[in-house]
Amino acid sequence: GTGSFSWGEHIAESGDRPAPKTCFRQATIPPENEFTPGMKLESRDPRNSMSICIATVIYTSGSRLCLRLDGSDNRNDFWSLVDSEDIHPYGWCESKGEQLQPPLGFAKNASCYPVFLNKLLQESMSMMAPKSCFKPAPSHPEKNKFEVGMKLEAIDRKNPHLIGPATVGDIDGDKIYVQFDGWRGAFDYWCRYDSRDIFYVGWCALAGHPIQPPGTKGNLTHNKGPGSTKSQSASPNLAIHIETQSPSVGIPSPGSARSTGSKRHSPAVNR
Ligand code: MLZ
Repeated sequence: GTGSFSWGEHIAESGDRPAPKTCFRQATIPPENEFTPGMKLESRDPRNSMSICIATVIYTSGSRLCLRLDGSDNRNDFWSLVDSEDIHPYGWCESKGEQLQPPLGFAKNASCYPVFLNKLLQESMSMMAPKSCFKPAPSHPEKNKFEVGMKLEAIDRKNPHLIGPATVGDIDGDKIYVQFDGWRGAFDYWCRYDSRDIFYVGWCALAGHPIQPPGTKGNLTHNKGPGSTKSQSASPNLAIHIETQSPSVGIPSPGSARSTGSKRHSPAVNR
């Protein structure tokens, strides 16, 4: 669930306004997640963007998927949206005249990959995610319409399973500076205005994805004092984090399943 954090109070406190939906490269209504853990698909390798690999859905949360490239280890799992341009149904690669590639960090010698792939395909045809799971990517806003001070929800790139409340701290051409509320800069980053890592206020609630409450380290943009720490150590409200984040974040324990109460989607954590 979304825990105790409420944007209403947060916005009222800070006096800032949410960035309009039209600023974002996101669907107006978060796309339905019809994937289930164990399904397989074709995905771009995030560490080697020229490669398309076979990936397995590890778990789902809101409109997001946690993916693992087959033949890779479990230390490079990554997240994707169900309407990402980087994921495709099995067969897409071949239809483009391309070949499936071993993931970066393929456990065995690359020369073993064709045999590995053949076996994988033989065993997993029934697990291939149906085409209907893949949603069309949203269109790009025509330009950067963000303004400093606007509120948004953003993926924490250091902890990419987390999405938290943030504020546009700066603008530079096509880029915006994402500042996480209450974390004194430790997780902030620049991204393009049409990044898929940023969402309008209310997206998590609509998508059935947990939202991390703001940190307690200072008051967002208004507190960039000289002592701003880069520390990521456990914060005083760690207990709140654990309590308010669904188990989709944290460590997935095999066999544990829990519904998040999302009405539109199957349980956010299907594992
Ligand atoms: N365990 C970390 C999570 C911080 C996440 C911040 N997201 C903007 C901590 O408590 O420091």
